[in-house]
Amino acid sequence: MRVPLVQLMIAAAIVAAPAAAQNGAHADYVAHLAPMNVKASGHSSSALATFKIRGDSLTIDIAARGVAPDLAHLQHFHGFPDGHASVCPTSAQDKNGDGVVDLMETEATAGTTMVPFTADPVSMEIVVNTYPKASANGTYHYRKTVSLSALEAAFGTKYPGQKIALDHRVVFIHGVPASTKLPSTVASLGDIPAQVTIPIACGKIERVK
Ligand SMILES: [Cu+2]
Repeated sequence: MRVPLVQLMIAAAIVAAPAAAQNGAHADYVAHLAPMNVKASGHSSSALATFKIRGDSLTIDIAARGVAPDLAHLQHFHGFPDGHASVCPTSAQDKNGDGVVDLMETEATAGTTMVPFTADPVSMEIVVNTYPKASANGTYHYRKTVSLSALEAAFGTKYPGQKIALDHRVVFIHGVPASTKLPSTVASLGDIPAQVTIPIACGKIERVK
Protein backbone atom coordinates (compact mmCIF):
# COMPACT_ATOMS: atom_id res chain seq x y z
CA MET A 1 0.00 0.00 0.00
CA ARG A 2 1.27 3.41 -0.91
CA VAL A 3 0.96 6.21 1.61
CA PRO A 4 0.87 9.68 0.06
CA LEU A 5 4.09 11.64 0.71
CA VAL A 6 2.28 14.50 2.40
CA GLN A 7 0.85 12.12 5.01
CA LEU A 8 4.31 10.73 5.69
CA MET A 9 5.63 14.25 6.19
CA ILE A 10 2.84 15.11 8.62
CA ALA A 11 3.45 11.88 10.54
CA ALA A 12 7.20 12.61 10.70
CA ALA A 13 6.55 16.13 11.98
CA ILE A 14 4.27 14.81 14.74
CA VAL A 15 6.92 12.28 15.83
CA ALA A 16 9.78 14.80 15.64
CA ALA A 17 8.11 17.61 17.60
CA PRO A 18 8.14 16.08 21.10
CA ALA A 19 11.76 14.92 20.70
CA ALA A 20 12.86 18.45 19.78
CA ALA A 21 10.94 19.90 22.73
CA GLN A 22 12.64 17.42 25.03
CA ASN A 23 16.00 18.78 23.90
CA GLY A 24 14.95 22.28 24.92
CA ALA A 25 14.76 23.03 21.19
CA HIS A 26 15.13 26.78 21.49
CA ALA A 27 16.31 28.67 24.55
CA ASP A 28 18.67 31.57 25.30
CA TYR A 29 20.46 32.25 28.56
CA VAL A 30 22.63 35.21 29.53
CA ALA A 31 25.03 36.00 32.35
CA HIS A 32 26.47 39.46 32.94
CA LEU A 33 29.71 38.91 34.80
CA ALA A 34 30.66 41.69 37.23
CA PRO A 35 34.16 42.28 38.63
CA MET A 36 35.32 40.49 41.78
CA ASN A 37 38.45 40.89 43.90
CA VAL A 38 39.32 44.10 42.03
CA LYS A 39 41.67 45.44 44.71
CA ALA A 40 43.65 42.22 45.17
CA SER A 41 43.85 41.40 41.47
CA GLY A 42 44.48 44.91 40.18
CA HIS A 43 41.96 44.30 37.40
CA SER A 44 38.31 45.19 36.96
CA SER A 45 37.14 42.32 34.82
CA SER A 46 33.73 41.84 33.27
CA ALA A 47 32.17 39.61 30.66
CA LEU A 48 29.02 38.77 28.78
CA ALA A 49 28.26 35.06 28.59
CA THR A 50 25.49 33.68 26.39
CA PHE A 51 24.18 30.14 26.05
CA LYS A 52 22.04 29.36 23.01
CA ILE A 53 20.23 26.06 22.71
CA ARG A 54 19.05 25.09 19.23
CA GLY A 55 17.88 21.51 19.18
CA ASP A 56 20.85 19.47 20.35
CA SER A 57 23.34 22.32 19.88
CA LEU A 58 24.49 24.38 22.84
CA THR A 59 26.62 27.36 21.84
CA ILE A 60 28.58 28.96 24.65
CA ASP A 61 29.89 32.47 23.96
CA ILE A 62 31.94 34.45 26.48
CA ALA A 63 33.34 37.89 25.71
CA ALA A 64 35.60 39.17 28.49
CA ARG A 65 37.32 42.50 29.04
CA GLY A 66 39.55 44.04 31.67
CA VAL A 67 41.15 40.69 32.48
CA ALA A 68 44.88 40.23 33.06
CA PRO A 69 46.45 40.31 29.56
CA ASP A 70 48.47 37.53 27.91
CA LEU A 71 47.18 35.02 30.43
CA ALA A 72 44.97 31.93 30.15
CA HIS A 73 41.87 32.33 32.29
CA LEU A 74 40.00 29.46 33.87
CA GLN A 75 36.24 29.76 33.29
CA HIS A 76 33.40 27.47 34.33
CA PHE A 77 29.88 27.34 35.55
CA HIS A 78 29.65 26.52 39.21
CA GLY A 79 26.65 25.11 41.01
CA PHE A 80 25.27 22.89 43.73
CA PRO A 81 25.22 19.13 43.06
CA ASP A 82 21.78 18.96 44.72
CA GLY A 83 20.44 21.37 42.07
CA HIS A 84 19.55 24.35 44.26
CA ALA A 85 20.22 27.76 42.77
CA SER A 86 23.62 29.46 43.03
CA VAL A 87 24.25 33.16 43.50
CA CYS A 88 27.47 35.10 43.09
CA PRO A 89 29.37 35.71 46.31
CA THR A 90 29.80 39.16 47.82
CA SER A 91 32.51 40.48 50.15
CA ALA A 92 30.44 38.93 52.97
CA GLN A 93 31.89 35.58 51.84
CA ASP A 94 35.44 36.73 52.73
CA LYS A 95 35.21 34.70 55.91
CA ASN A 96 38.87 35.01 56.90
CA GLY A 97 38.90 38.75 56.23
CA ASP A 98 42.02 38.72 54.04
CA GLY A 99 40.42 41.01 51.48
CA VAL A 100 39.94 38.25 48.90
CA VAL A 101 36.92 36.06 48.23
CA ASP A 102 38.91 33.00 47.25
CA LEU A 103 37.67 29.93 45.38
CA MET A 104 36.90 28.01 48.57
CA GLU A 105 34.97 30.95 50.02
CA THR A 106 32.74 31.10 46.91
CA GLU A 107 31.38 27.63 47.64
CA ALA A 108 28.88 28.76 50.28
CA THR A 109 26.75 30.69 47.77
CA ALA A 110 27.91 29.36 44.40
CA GLY A 111 28.65 25.69 44.97
CA THR A 112 31.38 23.77 43.22
CA THR A 113 33.21 23.92 39.89
CA MET A 114 31.08 22.00 37.40
CA VAL A 115 31.51 22.53 33.66
CA PRO A 116 34.72 23.98 32.18
CA PHE A 117 34.63 26.33 29.20
CA THR A 118 37.63 24.89 27.40
CA ALA A 119 38.27 23.30 24.02
CA ASP A 120 36.23 20.31 25.27
CA PRO A 121 33.53 21.13 27.87
CA VAL A 122 31.95 17.67 27.46
CA SER A 123 35.11 16.07 28.88
CA MET A 124 34.23 17.81 32.20
CA GLU A 125 38.01 18.02 32.75
CA ILE A 126 38.80 21.04 34.93
CA VAL A 127 42.61 20.92 34.98
CA VAL A 128 43.53 21.39 31.31
CA ASN A 129 45.50 23.91 29.28
CA THR A 130 42.83 24.82 26.74
CA TYR A 131 41.21 27.74 28.55
CA PRO A 132 41.14 30.95 26.50
CA LYS A 133 44.14 33.26 26.62
CA ALA A 134 43.60 36.99 26.88
CA SER A 135 45.03 39.37 24.31
CA ALA A 136 47.66 41.99 25.11
CA ASN A 137 44.87 44.45 25.90
CA GLY A 138 43.06 42.16 28.31
CA THR A 139 40.19 40.83 26.23
CA TYR A 140 39.20 37.45 24.92
CA HIS A 141 36.32 35.91 23.04
CA TYR A 142 35.53 32.26 23.64
CA ARG A 143 32.94 30.46 21.52
CA LYS A 144 32.19 26.77 21.52
CA THR A 145 29.30 24.63 20.28
CA VAL A 146 28.73 21.27 21.94
CA SER A 147 26.12 18.54 21.79
CA LEU A 148 23.62 19.29 24.55
CA SER A 149 22.75 15.61 24.97
CA ALA A 150 26.44 14.67 25.23
CA LEU A 151 27.02 17.35 27.87
CA GLU A 152 23.89 16.31 29.79
CA ALA A 153 25.11 12.70 29.73
CA ALA A 154 28.59 13.63 30.99
CA PHE A 155 27.04 15.88 33.65
CA GLY A 156 24.66 13.14 34.77
CA THR A 157 27.57 10.72 35.10
CA LYS A 158 29.46 13.08 37.40
CA TYR A 159 26.34 14.31 39.25
CA PRO A 160 23.90 11.39 39.20
CA GLY A 161 20.29 12.37 38.73
CA GLN A 162 21.18 16.01 38.07
CA LYS A 163 20.51 18.25 35.07
CA ILE A 164 22.70 21.05 33.72
CA ALA A 165 19.94 23.50 34.76
CA LEU A 166 21.76 26.58 33.46
CA ASP A 167 19.46 29.06 35.23
CA HIS A 168 20.54 27.59 38.59
CA ARG A 169 24.24 28.22 37.90
CA VAL A 170 26.78 31.03 37.95
CA VAL A 171 29.72 31.66 35.62
CA PHE A 172 33.15 32.50 37.02
CA ILE A 173 36.32 33.74 35.34
CA HIS A 174 39.52 33.22 37.30
CA GLY A 175 43.16 34.16 37.29
CA VAL A 176 45.79 36.82 37.81
CA PRO A 177 49.45 36.72 36.76
CA ALA A 178 51.71 34.39 38.74
CA SER A 179 53.66 37.46 39.87
CA THR A 180 50.62 38.96 41.67
CA LYS A 181 51.20 39.19 45.43
CA LEU A 182 48.27 37.67 47.31
CA PRO A 183 47.90 37.08 51.05
CA SER A 184 49.13 33.58 52.00
CA THR A 185 45.65 32.93 53.41
CA VAL A 186 44.09 32.95 49.92
CA ALA A 187 43.02 29.32 49.46
CA SER A 188 43.08 27.38 46.21
CA LEU A 189 42.34 23.93 44.88
CA GLY A 190 44.93 21.27 45.80
CA ASP A 191 48.40 22.43 44.81
CA ILE A 192 47.18 24.87 42.14
CA PRO A 193 48.53 28.37 42.91
CA ALA A 194 45.90 30.78 44.25
CA GLN A 195 46.79 33.16 41.39
CA VAL A 196 45.31 30.64 38.94
CA THR A 197 42.00 30.09 40.72
CA ILE A 198 41.23 33.49 42.28
CA PRO A 199 37.80 34.55 40.96
CA ILE A 200 37.91 37.83 39.02
CA ALA A 201 34.34 38.00 37.67
CA CYS A 202 31.02 36.32 38.37
CA GLY A 203 27.54 36.39 36.87
CA LYS A 204 24.31 34.48 37.42
CA ILE A 205 22.87 32.73 34.38
CA GLU A 206 19.31 33.84 33.55
CA ARG A 207 17.00 32.50 30.92
CA VAL A 208 16.01 35.29 28.52
CA LYS A 209 14.13 33.40 25.79
CU1 LIG B 1 35.39 28.36 38.01
